[in-house]
Parts: sequence; C-alpha cells; structure tokens
Amino acid sequence: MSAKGVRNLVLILGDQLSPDLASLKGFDPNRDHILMCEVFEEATYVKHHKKKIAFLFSAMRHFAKELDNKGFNIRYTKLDDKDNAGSFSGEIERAVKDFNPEKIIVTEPGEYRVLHDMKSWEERFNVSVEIRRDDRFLCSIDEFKDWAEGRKTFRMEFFYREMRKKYNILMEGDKPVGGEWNYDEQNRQPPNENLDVPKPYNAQIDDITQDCIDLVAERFSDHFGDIEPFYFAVTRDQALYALDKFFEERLQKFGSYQDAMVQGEPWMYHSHISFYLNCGLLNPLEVIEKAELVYRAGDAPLNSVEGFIRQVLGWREYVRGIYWLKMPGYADENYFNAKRKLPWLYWDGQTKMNCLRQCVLETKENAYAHHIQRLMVLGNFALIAGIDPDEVNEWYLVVYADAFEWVEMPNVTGMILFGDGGLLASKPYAASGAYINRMSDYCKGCSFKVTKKNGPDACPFNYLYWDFFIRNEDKLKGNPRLNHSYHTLSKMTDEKRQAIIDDSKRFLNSLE
Ligand code: FAD
Ligand code: DLZ
Ligand code: SF4
Repeated sequence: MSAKGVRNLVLILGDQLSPDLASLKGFDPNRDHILMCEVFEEATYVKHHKKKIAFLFSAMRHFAKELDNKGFNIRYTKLDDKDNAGSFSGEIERAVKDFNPEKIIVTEPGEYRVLHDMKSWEERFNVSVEIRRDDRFLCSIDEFKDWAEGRKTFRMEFFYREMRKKYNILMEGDKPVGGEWNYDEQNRQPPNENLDVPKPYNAQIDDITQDCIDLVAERFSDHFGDIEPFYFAVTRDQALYALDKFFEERLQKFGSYQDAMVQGEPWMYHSHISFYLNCGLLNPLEVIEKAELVYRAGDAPLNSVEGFIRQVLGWREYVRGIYWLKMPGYADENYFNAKRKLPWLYWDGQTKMNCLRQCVLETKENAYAHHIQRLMVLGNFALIAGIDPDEVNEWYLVVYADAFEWVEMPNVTGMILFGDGGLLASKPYAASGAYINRMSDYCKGCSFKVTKKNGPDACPFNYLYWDFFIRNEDKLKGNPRLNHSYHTLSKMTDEKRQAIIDDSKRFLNSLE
C-alpha cells in the first residue's frame, strides 16, 4: 500500500496493547495504517519510574511486532528516531502529512489531559477524528454516569453488586454464591510467622527488553527508581502465564492475607497483574472469569476468589467511573486544604520510621507496592501529615508501573486523602501505629516505639493520628462513622491534647 491515500490512521497508545482494541475493529490491512510512538512528553510530563518506562516501551515494541507479523501496516516511532516529534500531537501531525488519511481512529485514552488534546486534532490537522469507547472496561463512562445520577454519595459495594449481576459472576440465580456479596471480614488476617510466600513471576529479558532497559538507563537516568533487576511480563503470553501462576500459587491465600504486610515480602499473595491489566496485555473480564473457574473447580476458597473479583470487577471499574464523572474538577479537590510539601523521604526512604522506609524502598526497587502498603502506610501518613494532594498525586503517578491517572487519582484524592470530602470513602482511612503493628512486622525493627503515645521516641503515627482529628474537627466531627474517635478526643485532658499538638508540630517541622 502506498503511504498516500490511507483510509484510517489508527493511533494505539502505550496502555492500549490489546489485540481486540476498539480502534482496531474493522481494520483493513490494505487500506488502514497503525501509528504507535514512544514520545518524550509522555515519559516526562511526570518523571515516571525507570522501570515503568522500560516496561511500557518494551511491551509496546513487542505488541507492534505482533501486529507487524499479522501483516498490519504500522509506523512505530522509537524514542531516539531522528524525526520523532516528541508528543502524541506532534506525531499525529507528522503522520497526517505523510499519509494523508481520511480519518484518525483512537480508543478513549485513560487520562483527561490526553482526551483534551485528541479533541483538538480535528480542527488543528483538518482531518476527522473518531474516538471509540474503550470496551475493555466493563462499565462504560455513560453507564456509570447513569448509575451515579441522583446519588449524593457513591458506595462501591452497591456498584459492585450491580456489576456481579450484570456479568453473572459468582451468582446462583439472582443470589450471590455462598449467600453473601462480600467476604471481607475473613480477609483481615495479620501475617503469621510461618508464611511461605511463593517467588514472584520473573520474565526472561530478550533483546527488545534489553534495548529498552539501556535506552531508559541512558535517557532517563535522573528519574526515580531502579531499572534492574527487570522481571515484568512484556507480552500477552507472558502476562497470561503470570496470571496462571497467581491462580496456582497465590490465590488460595490471597483473601486471608490481603491486608498483611511483611518486611522483605513485597509481593505477598497478591496477583501483580495491575500493570498488565492497565496496559492491555490482560483483559479484565477474562481475568474475572478465570478466577471464577478456579473457585468452581474447588481450587481456591470463596473469600479469596470473591475478594479478588471484587477488586477487579468492583474497585477497578468504580474508580474509573468516578474519574470520568468528576474530571476535570477532581484534580483540584483538597477538602482539608492540605498544603505541606511532600517530604523527601518519599523519594529516598531515609527515615527512622521503618514502615515508611520499607514501603518506599520496595517501591523504588519494584515500581510496585501492594494495596495495604499504598493505603495504610504511605497513604495514611500523607493524610495525617496534611500533604498537598497535588504532590501526593504526582508521586503515586510517578512511582508505580500500573499508574495511569484514571486509576491513580481516585485512589489518592478520594481513597487516601479524603480530598473529595467523602464522595468515594465514607470516612478518612486514618490509622494510628496500632493498625500497622497488628497487620505487619515492621514495628519490631523500628527506632520508634509503637506502644508509646507521646514523646520523641513515640510512634509518630500515634500523635499525628489525633492531631489530624483535632486539626480537622470542624470538617469531620459530624461524620457518624467518626463518633467513637471524637468521643475519645472529648475525654482527653487539655495536657494530653497539648502534648499531641506539640509532638506533631515538632515532628512535622523536622520533616522540612
Ligand atoms: P491485587 O491486590 O492482586 O488486586 C487485583 C487487581 O484488582 C489489581 O491488579 C487491580 O487491577 C485491581 N484493584 C485492586 N484494588 C484496586 C483499587 N483500589 N483501584 C483500582 N483497581 C484495584 N491501582 C492501579 O492499578 N494503578 C494505580 O495507579 C493505583 N494507585 C493506587 C494508589 C493508592 C493510594 C491506593 C491506595 C491504591 C492504588 N491502586 C492502584 C490500587 C491497588 O493498590 C493496586 O491496583 C494493586 O496494589 C496492584 O497490585 P496487584 O495487581 O497485586 O493487586
Ligand atoms: C506512560 C507512558 C509513557 C511513559 N510513554 C508512552 C509513550 O511513549 N507512548 C505512548 O503511547 N504511551 C506512553 N505512556 C502511556 C500514556 O501516557 C497513556 O497512554 C496516556 O496517559 C493515556 O492513558
Ligand atoms: Fe511505623 Fe510506628 Fe511501627 Fe515505626 S513504630 S514501624 S513508625 S507504625
């Protein structure tokens, strides 16, 4: 096919690596052309973790190779190609000049910023642009809007039940399997001494991946994180293998130890598939259906399977719905008016607080931390220390290989920071050191004493927790789920309150 006279130019983004992508439907190799591009703007609009960039570039290159093998015409622009225009818009402009397509076809992107850009292309480049719904998600943006309409607050649990019914997942007729919708109460076991956590999946590095590792090491050396060792799956086959390994080796205990944290065990019994789901190597519905089959075959208990399915069918779809429902305003939400700069310890892990140190260092090494580390250690601290949501959002978007704004922002602004004032969560996820001590073994190796409430060697989570409730009394006191906390606070002596305020001030000043 000559470059001139292309019918459709299909742009595929780095998180759209799915063979059945909406924008590829009806693709005609004789008349259509694909564009994929590694662009500096995407790698640096926030300075992503090195592993995240190498992972996405390698997965993109492998995906392009598979399309090429199928006989699809594809222009793949590598980061160092001399004509690389450096941004999606620049690459589209160049491709429009070279191919003169009748139409550009894209699948909805995962970030408002990119959608906004795409919507300008028709006028800027004088070519029609078709933006197709991303049907890899199980709830469309419009369906979520319909569900949300008329509700003051949106609770995930009710949304999740609707999704279970809609897709007939873990159902017996119109009733949930086992009689309950949610088995979370069985999913809060602290770690015990004898856990034998299986080794995580470790993919072979091929030439394509090695090239990406070298490229990132050279071009993004000032970005956060360790590039090596590199072990992520970068093809669909590898990602499917990693998924099967999870079902065989970890799913049985996923539920029970979902909230547990163990020093030196960053992967625990979690699935480690968020990277693959979010860039398109795995499809959420296939993951959910396979998990149900494991349960039906009697190979994993219901609390584990239901808990896992709830994350993918419930939380994942729900946070995406919230993001598109509330953007662009959601990016500015800051209910507590938190203004503190992100402490440097989030980048170098240099702190005497062992829980934070472990979670930051593991994040630096793996571009991964499991949910409870993100929520109850790193997130909890950001909340009670009053860190500016812009800074927290940027950090989470940078450091995790699964981070794209549609999923990162509702988890940060809504779930950990309560920045939306309770739209997503019914109360702030604030916790003292006792929670971290119960659910982990971090406190044993800490310079602070988790049982001490005040003074220089007391666990900072203990006084910051109460300081958070004191500082935000006007905003939180009326919340019925916080009655117990405010009742306890009302019983405190003035001296005790003052000690909390003084310790918190001293500690927070020391962060600066
Ligand atoms: P598992 O624990 O095995 O769970 C299975 C799957 O469920 C995950 O792969 C993921 O697709 C989905 N899931 C679980 N919890 C959530 C959730 N709260 N929201 C959306 N999907 C969920 N997840 C991301 O994919 N990208 C992010 O940028 C991201 N940022 C987060 C930031 C904060 C502050 C918090 C508290 C959570 C964040 N999460 C994010 C959700 C969750 O922590 C990760 O999905 C999970 O840790 C990924 O590891 P896993 O694949 O082993 O998950
Ligand atoms: C995250 C990322 C990075 C680092 N680089 C690229 C890239 O060079 N090319 C690309 O197509 N996509 C990349 N991505 C993913 C995009 O940022 C993502 O597609 C948008 O944020 C929309 O979700
Ligand atoms: Fe974290 Fe406090 Fe435990 Fe130290 S004592 S590990 S700071 S919870």
